[in-house]
Amino acid sequence: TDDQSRMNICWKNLVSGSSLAVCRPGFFKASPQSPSCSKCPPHSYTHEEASTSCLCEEHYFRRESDPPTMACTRPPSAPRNAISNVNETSVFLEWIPPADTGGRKDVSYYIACKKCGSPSGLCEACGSHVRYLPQQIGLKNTSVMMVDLLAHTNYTFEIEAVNGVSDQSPAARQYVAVNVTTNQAAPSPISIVKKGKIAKNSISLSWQEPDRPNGIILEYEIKYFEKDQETSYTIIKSKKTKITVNGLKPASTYIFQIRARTAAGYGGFSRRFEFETSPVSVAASSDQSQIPIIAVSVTVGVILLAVVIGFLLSGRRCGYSKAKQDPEEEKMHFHNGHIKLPGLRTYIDPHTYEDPNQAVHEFAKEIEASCITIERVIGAGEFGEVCSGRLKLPGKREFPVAIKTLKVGYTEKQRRDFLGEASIMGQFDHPNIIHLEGVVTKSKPVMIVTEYMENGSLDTFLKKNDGQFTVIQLVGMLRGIASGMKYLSDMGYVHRDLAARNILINSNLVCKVSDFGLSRVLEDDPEAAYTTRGGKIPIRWTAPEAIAFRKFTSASDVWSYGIVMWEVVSYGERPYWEMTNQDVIKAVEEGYRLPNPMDCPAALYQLMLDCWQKDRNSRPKFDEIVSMLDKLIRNPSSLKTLVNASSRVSNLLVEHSPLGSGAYRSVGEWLEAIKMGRYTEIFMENGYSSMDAVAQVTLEDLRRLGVTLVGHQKKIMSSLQEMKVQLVNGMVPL
Ligand code: ACK
Repeated sequence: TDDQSRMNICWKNLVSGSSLAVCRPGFFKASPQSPSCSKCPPHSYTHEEASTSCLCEEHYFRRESDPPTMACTRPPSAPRNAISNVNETSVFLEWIPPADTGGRKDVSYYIACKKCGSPSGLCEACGSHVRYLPQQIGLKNTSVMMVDLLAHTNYTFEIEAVNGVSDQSPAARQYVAVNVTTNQAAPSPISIVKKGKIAKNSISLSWQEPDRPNGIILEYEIKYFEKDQETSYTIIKSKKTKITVNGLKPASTYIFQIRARTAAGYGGFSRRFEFETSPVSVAASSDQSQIPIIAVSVTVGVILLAVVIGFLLSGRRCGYSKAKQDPEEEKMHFHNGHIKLPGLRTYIDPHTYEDPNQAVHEFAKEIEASCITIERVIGAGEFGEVCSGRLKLPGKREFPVAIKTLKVGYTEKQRRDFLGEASIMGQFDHPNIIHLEGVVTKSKPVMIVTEYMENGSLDTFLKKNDGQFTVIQLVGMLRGIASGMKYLSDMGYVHRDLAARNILINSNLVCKVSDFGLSRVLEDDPEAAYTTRGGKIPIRWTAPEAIAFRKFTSASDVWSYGIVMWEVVSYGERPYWEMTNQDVIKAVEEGYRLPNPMDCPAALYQLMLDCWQKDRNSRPKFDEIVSMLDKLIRNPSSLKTLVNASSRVSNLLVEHSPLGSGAYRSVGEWLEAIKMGRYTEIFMENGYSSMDAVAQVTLEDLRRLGVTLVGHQKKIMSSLQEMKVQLVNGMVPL
């Protein structure tokens, strides 16, 4: 044992490099009190004897706070796979951590923002108006949202990974760059409103353009009411940034709010500004002092009458009349909300026009056929081919467009129905609604020209890119659709055929609602089936009350939106799979609902179930859906909780008969039928040898069995779900 302990000491000395007190090169002793020398940590060295620390190799560094026993480290490599999601003037970026963290745990991210595409071709810093959520520097998570960007602007975002030694490295920054173009956004609120001349019956106001007009301001809307009388307010429109409001009561306080409108719609109202009219002069007789009050009441009365008469006569103004106050101003009065809410324009049904040609020309620009170059056919519509091409308008740059054509030999009704879509689309102006460029009606073929959406219809696009997007990207798509639908419902337009096949998606993954029409909307949809009452309805997408008694409302559009959510999260899966329409109607009526798609965040599935409430008044409104999705996007960790799919599958199977009694006699037969026969052996070896056992399979089990391809996981899980649906003739009971 003496020999043994001598050998141990000898071995220790060899390892620590200490010969008594002095460390050899390659070893160090941080303090003289240390009993032994330590080997230089990785990426450091000493060439001297008796070193108290080691030096870092080239390109490696040590922070002052790093202990001398810690390895030298280097800056991280660039973040990877950065993706962007643009929503109006907000951009959401997401990436995955760098492949090389430089040997440190303190990696964080920094976002550099550059505005590019100025005529000089140079990029410039974005400026301080851009806000970063949660922050620009020191980001710990791998995502960030930039808001308050400028509309229609090219930005480059550089995402740089940094760690505790990045500031010591003279090497070039390692970053990944993402180029995006923002969309049109509504103007920001007006912040400054000043009072000018004040008289007993009038107040003059002036204000400044909003800080971020995000486009050309078409007009301002001034809303005012007597303090504490908010239910009776007046709206005046003005193209200038000043106005004199007449017809006010003397010595009374009025509240004013102003907002701007651009092609993207209205911005938010300014805060409330309170101004008081001056008192009646002492000389005025009491009779005289009554005049303005009567005058106001009369004005309101006359205008209300005009509203009603105008509405009855024309049937077009839908709830408001224009009473010219000034060539530049329009005035509208509202009382107790009985007349249409202020602000948004209302959709005008082209049917109300006796001459449909007039409707088209009111809402759509006529384009000369010579401005259009047709390049290729991209699909078939009910009325003729759909092509892609280019549009070159005088004084503008050429840009890509989609062109719907009306086939030769059409009837007058077909032409009217075809152009009906343009009359509807032309009334909308929103970043999530397909934009109409114009129509060709003066030459043949008759055409409808719209913006071009590079990725085509959403259902096909998702099927082609199964499993390729992050949850945030999917939620971004859904947010866009909800925002477009909010706009439509605010306009009083009910879509009736909202489905992923009727959403188009562009190269920035911006989704836009399309396929507008009159009665023909549903004629043209291959999904629409005739009901017993003779209507044609896309059953799987339609709310029960709309199927049963044709109650189509924005609330029934919300139901369809829930189905679109399900389609999106399941990458274009067919709702209710191959169940027949009759079975779908029955199951839904009995309270069954579609089960959660694979890997579906619980918050999204809950929102789907909310959209599928039987009572249409209990469904969320589109503005609530938009806010909810915004919240989820701002707080991505809220999307991490997934629905526990396995518990649901087994619950249903406990309640109902086992799968084995279904179509397949063996696991092998089933897997062969769904072209997954390659997994038969693995299933059998792991105890899934009967259909009853297979019924218990969860996604985690599949992963454990080595089914790692998302497409295969999906195929197997969907098949299980489908069998389950056939068995229970329904889905998830509410
Ligand atoms: O899935 P898709 O490629 O996208 O096939 C259909 C086809 O035309 C028939 O509707 C495509 N399509 C329709 N409108 C547009 C558009 N504005 N931009 C690009 N593709 C479009 C649609």
